[in-house]
Amino acid sequence: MAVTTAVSLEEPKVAPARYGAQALIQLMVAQGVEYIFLNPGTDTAPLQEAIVALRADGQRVPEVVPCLYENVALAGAHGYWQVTRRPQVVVVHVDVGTQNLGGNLHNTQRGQAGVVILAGRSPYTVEGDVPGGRDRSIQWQQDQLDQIGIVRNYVKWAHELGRTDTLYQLVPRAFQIAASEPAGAVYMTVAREVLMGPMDGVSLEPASRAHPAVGPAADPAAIEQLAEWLVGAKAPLAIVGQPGRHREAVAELVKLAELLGIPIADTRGPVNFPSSHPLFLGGEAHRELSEADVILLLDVDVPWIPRQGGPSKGARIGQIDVDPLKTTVPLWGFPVDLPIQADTAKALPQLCAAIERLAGPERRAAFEQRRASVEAGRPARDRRLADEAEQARSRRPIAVEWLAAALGQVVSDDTIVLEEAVTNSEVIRRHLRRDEPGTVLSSGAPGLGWALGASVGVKLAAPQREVIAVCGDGSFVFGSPVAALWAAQQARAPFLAIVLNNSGYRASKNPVLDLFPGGASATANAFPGVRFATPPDYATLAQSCHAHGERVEDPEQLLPALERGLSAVRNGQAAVLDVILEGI
Ligand SMILES: Cc1ncc(C[n+]2csc(CCOP(=O)(O)OP(=O)(O)O)c2C)c(N)n1
Ligand SMILES: [Mg+2]
Repeated sequence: MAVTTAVSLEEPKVAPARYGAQALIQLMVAQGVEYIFLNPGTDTAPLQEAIVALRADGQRVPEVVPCLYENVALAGAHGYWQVTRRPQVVVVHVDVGTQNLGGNLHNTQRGQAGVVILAGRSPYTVEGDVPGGRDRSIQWQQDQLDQIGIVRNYVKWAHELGRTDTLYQLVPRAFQIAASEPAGAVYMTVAREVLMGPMDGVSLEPASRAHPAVGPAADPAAIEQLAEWLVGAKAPLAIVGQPGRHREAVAELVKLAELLGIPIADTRGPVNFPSSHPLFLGGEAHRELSEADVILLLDVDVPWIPRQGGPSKGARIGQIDVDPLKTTVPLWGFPVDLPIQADTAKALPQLCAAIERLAGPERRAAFEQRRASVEAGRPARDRRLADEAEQARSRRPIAVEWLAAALGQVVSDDTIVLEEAVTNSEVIRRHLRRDEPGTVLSSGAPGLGWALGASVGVKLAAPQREVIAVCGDGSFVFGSPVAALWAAQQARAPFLAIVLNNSGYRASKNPVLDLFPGGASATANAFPGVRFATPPDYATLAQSCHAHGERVEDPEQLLPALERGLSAVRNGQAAVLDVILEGI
């Protein structure tokens, strides 16, 4: 696997920074930052000035993506990370801007997204003798006892940049920590006095030495043990979460699966395994889970939900995970007999090699037989899916099965689909074939409002690829569409958003029915807070943000509308299709 290195400060030549904010920008460039997702305030002024001044001096500076809401900024950096695995910078205004990062901060944690967040903080000084000192009443109000405390639970590392002469260590360190696995967000605060502090003679030198830590391969003895279990297994099963975040892991998992004839159950993260591969079970593996004698967990947070069923008591469970203990999750008690901490992309070839060594001709014949028998189930499953889509094709209101199948017809192999479809996620994933690594992405976590902003970041990272966000109507609104569509336009990062409009929060209605079957809500058909009785017109909203917007109600119009949306995107305009489904 390629080891990413920071860009050397020596190339291109940079003039010495004059003040702290210039040094910060130069250090970011040295770390490979191409974009700053910015929502500015009174305390970020020196950064804004530094970008303009450095550019005027002919120096390289990151592009600014203006974000009208901070959760969009953070999602943008998250999406960019998912494509490049290079942390970008999010700049927000003091405590209030930090709070608006909202649920997307949670998503960086659980989705393991490396991003660097920089927040202003109230100036330290009040008398007017230090440049940058307080000059507005809000700077007393925004001064908090513990601004970092707002994010501490969610970030890997946080620090106040209190001096100009340690920036050269702290800024590269921030990037190094964010990008090292398990990747995540880091957070820094900085006051105007530091941003304006003179840099005369202060060094920026060691920036090129802060590389992300190289991830571990697996312990050979542990791999040998796991291989023995798998070689002897009668009904093995692999359950995968996000090994596909490293694209090279996908091909390694295919090799393992084909060697062993082991089916792959997937929990709807990135592409971990090609969905058209006959060993791919998707999320429907309840029977396989209950019958498995050896289970392999690969970078998965929640392998099953105990009250819906689980493995047999005697099943042996091995785990390969960069974070096997999940120490940031208080209650995590899934049984694991052999937890192995490793980078899955490195451990899978080790595991394959050990299995090849251990398995004699008899076992290999058994592997092949098993592979044939698992694969034999695939054509019938494919036929069922095709029937399901065909029957859904003319249903009114539009059925999600048909939407998913239609989407499958318009995407190309390398289109990147961002999926935030909530209760429709399973159907979308079932019908939408994605085989190329990196061609489906999810936030990896339940903080809604990720897909729109993330699409902007994904498009910036992959400008030649088509980018499609598929989200619930609730998720669309959580994604701050005005801010996200406008950022897309400003940054020339157009994407297509498909709104699965079921007039509300089905995910917030279902639990009422589950917990109170036949209860008062069910009887009265009353579900406070979940139905959008008079939903906004998302197509008009899109148009007001310079995007193409269409409302689609006729199933026959779905394909042409998708084509029109994609054509708008090809012409540089973001597009929103408001697809009207059955209301909840
Ligand atoms: C930021 C945030 N707020 C609230 C929730 C709780 N929540 C989970 S699913 C959901 C409804 C999502 O609605 P929609 O996107 O329309 O999908 P649907 O449930 O209709 O499929 C809500 C409000 C959440 N996960 N994240
Ligand atoms: Mg909905």
